[in-house]
This record gives sequence, C-alpha cells and structure tokens, in this order.
Amino acid sequence: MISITKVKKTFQYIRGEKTVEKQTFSIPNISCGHCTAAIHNELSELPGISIVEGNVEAKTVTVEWDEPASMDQILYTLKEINYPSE
Ligand SMILES: [Cu+2]
Repeated sequence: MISITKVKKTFQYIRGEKTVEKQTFSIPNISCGHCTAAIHNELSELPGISIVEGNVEAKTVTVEWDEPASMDQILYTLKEINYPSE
C-alpha cells in the first residue's frame, strides 16, 4: 500500500453531478518530455482521468479526475511505471 500522507491537499470542485479532483504530483524521476509523455499515456488509460499535464522543468504532473479514478490508483500506477510521486 502506498502512503498518501505526503500528498498535499487535493483541490475539488463540482462539475455537473460529479466531484472532480485535481492534484499536482511531484515526480523526481521526470527528466525529459518522454517521461511526461509516458506518464500521460499510462494515466490517460485509467477510467475517470480527464487531464494529465506534465511539467518537465518543475518535475510535476497535474492530474484531474473523477470516479472511478482515485488518488490511490494514480499513486499506485505512478509507482508501477517507475515514476513514483514523493
Ligand atoms: Cu525522460
């Protein structure tokens, strides 16, 4: 199981009948555009994830999602593809 204690507070808002969550993940392993592209491709396949925006210089990925996607699932997937969030 992945601890989410280090993750900052998630931004939430209501869109239609859904609660959309938005979080910027800090990912030290990001080194170039291929990294953010790989993360984008992997996360975009998860149902519920609507936006994946990578920033190479900041080494962050901003993700927007609603159900059935979850924070735990995103963190797990990032770890699985060797881009763990710290
Ligand atoms: Cu890279």
